[in-house]
Amino acid sequence: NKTETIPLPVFDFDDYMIRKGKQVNKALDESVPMQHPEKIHESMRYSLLAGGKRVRPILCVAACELVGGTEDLAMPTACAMEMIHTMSLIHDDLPCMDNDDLRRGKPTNHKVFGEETAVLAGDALLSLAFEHVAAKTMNVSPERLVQVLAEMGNSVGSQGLVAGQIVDIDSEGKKISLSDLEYIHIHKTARLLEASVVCGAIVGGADSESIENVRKYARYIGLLFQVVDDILDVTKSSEELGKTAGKDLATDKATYPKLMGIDEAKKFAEKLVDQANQQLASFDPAKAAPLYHFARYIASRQN
Ligand code: GRG
Repeated sequence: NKTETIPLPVFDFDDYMIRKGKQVNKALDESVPMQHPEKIHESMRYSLLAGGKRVRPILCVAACELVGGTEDLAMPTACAMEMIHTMSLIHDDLPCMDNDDLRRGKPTNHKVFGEETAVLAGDALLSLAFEHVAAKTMNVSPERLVQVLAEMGNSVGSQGLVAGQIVDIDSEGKKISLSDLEYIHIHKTARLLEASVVCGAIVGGADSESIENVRKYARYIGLLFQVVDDILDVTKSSEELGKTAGKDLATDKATYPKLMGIDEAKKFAEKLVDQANQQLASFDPAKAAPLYHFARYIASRQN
């Protein structure tokens, strides 16, 4: 089995995720205090603290610790990544985009607070992400902070999330190629995961070679994340078959299983885990353990 070519160091990954997740949740709670005007802060907190796996902030902290930094150095940047992610979910759920009623098992932001407030809550979270990094990061050089802010900006804007979203919207109902599908996923999903890891490494004091290694690692797990999402769509749909027609089969959306078949998609996912973990070869294996396990975790996630 090709996936066992890289032995994983002994490491309790579930415990790691729980511990880091708690620290991230505490820091997120403190990052948006309830204050005047209450409605906007309530709306921001509603989505930011609504649960979620905290994959991006935990990856950011893990990358910082990988290169010898501490959790404290990375926490403001880690929170900023979750703020950006939450903003993108709030806006993605709006009636003018995906028009979704539920997110993370709860009514979407606009369903609770109205569309005007949901748009503004997204704007405020995006703006706060940059302010939070600039104002709250301690013991990191101004040069490194500027690098982080540039990476963050690029990951959200017209070369990042926004690029993926607009190409996705434009391809609706059309037949798209595998390379178009990859473009969408690299920008909508992988780019923010990449920025999370890269920014964590920058604040942690990484040299440019290490930054590029973790960037490549993140690109592979970003694509992996989406391939797994598509596979889950099919497996979930077939479990529900009988009740409703398979969700994925019922839409025009291009997915990896549709374009290459479910077995090939699963093989592709395994290959991406290997390729991701190969990028970590130059790091101390004990320090790289969380990131090794992260790739596995993303490949085997069930939701
Ligand atoms: C308004 C500047 C601006 C940008 C928004 C709407 C948009 C542009 C982009 C959409 C981005 C989007 C919704 C990408 C999908 C991301 C994705 C894979 C979400 C699921 O992430 P998980 O599984 O979710 O980490 P949890 O809930 O666990 O955090």
